[in-house]
Amino acid sequence: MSETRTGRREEIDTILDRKPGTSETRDEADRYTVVGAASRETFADWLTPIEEHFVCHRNPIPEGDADAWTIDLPGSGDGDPIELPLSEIIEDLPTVAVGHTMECAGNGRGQHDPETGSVQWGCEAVGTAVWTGTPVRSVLRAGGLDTDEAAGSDGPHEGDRWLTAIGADSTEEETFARSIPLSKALADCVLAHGMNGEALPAEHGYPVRLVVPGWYGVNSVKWLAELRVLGEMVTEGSLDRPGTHARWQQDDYRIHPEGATPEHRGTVEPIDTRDQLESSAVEHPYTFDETVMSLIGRPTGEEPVTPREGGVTVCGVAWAGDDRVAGVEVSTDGGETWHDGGLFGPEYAGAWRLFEYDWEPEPGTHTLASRATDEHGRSQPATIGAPEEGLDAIESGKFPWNEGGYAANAFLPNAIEIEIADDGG
Ligand SMILES: Nc1nc2c(c(=O)[nH]1)N[C@H]1C(S)=C(S)[C@@H](COP(=O)(O)O)O[C@H]1N2
Ligand SMILES: [Mo]
Repeated sequence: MSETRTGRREEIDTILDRKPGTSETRDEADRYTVVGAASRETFADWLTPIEEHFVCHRNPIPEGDADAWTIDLPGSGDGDPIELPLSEIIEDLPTVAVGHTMECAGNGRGQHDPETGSVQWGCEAVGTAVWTGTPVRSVLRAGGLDTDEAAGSDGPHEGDRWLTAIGADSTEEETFARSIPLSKALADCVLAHGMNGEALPAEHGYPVRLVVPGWYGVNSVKWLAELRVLGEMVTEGSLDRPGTHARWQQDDYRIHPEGATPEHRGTVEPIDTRDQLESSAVEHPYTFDETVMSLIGRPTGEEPVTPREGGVTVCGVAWAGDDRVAGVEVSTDGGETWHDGGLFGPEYAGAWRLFEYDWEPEPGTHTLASRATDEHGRSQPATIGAPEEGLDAIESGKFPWNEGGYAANAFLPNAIEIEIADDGG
């Protein structure tokens, strides 16, 4: 746990210089390059400017040049392995834009009590950008895959294969590899080379990254070097590469109680993260799609608020991975009573929505909280359980404390204390 990473400090300082809307988050092991949104106000806007968007990765940013970059497609179809130049991908294949709410699977880790180690995110590891790029579908088709046949029915299906994406930050010791169901990759994933209308910044994956709309950040592999279609997700020894292959898919980013060692699996059913948590079929759930969550962006609680004509508009964002947000409620008394908030703004599958609630407060101190519900009727729990409760905490309506601190979506830890000033009227 004490192994630190050289170059981490310089990388963080360079990013903080370029991104004044972010601030550093404590990484207990000094390993990750991590910055998060500096202010709650980031969550009062639909589009997160690059300068406020969080960053998270573990190895140094690899050097890359868009003109010389290629993507390896070994055995993606029936044909021979090929190497596609990025310049050809950009010029010859269609360009699309997707709205995606990138949330680190460890967002909310710092709200686990006791602490779980690693990066102590509060709620700052989330943001929404418009990513421009090439559909994965078009790239795999160019690589020889019969995409019409592979897409099958809508959504994950029987006989679904897995797409493994590998980052150029892989080392001799360890490959950065993540697998997603092929059906998801073909449905809406892109190889992004632009972010909010600008060239992709180095820290976000320049020259090209995978974007998996509505899924936890770790699935969106930065500095993408290779795509492989296999029958199973990546397991130890499944790639012809040096070092370990499966750490990022099989050992880390799994939701498990203290002391458990997750078993490596080739496939899972169900795929949905929350369904995995609630089913007995998957012992230590994988962090795939983001679970339902919301954050208030304004008022921030950073200073007292004077109501305008007696009212204060509470504004925030709500998301549910690649599921739809059905509604958001706002509480002004720490979760005792709730009021419906109105959803508005852009509606992209995989991106958050804005909400507003018009509040007529009394002077004094209040605790504001928000609670979102997804299209399947699943709502945010109030709190995170205790380690002894294990994953069973979910049955008593709490989010389960888990050793990696993943996928937390409790609403009370994100509540805001706000002082309403007497408007003198
Ligand atoms: N190649 C590579 N891709 C990666 C990572 C990494 O360390 N290496 N970190 C992942 C994690 S944990 C997250 S949360 C997202 C963060 O994306 P961002 O830095 O663009 O916000 O990138 C993911 N993609
Ligand atoms: Mo992450």
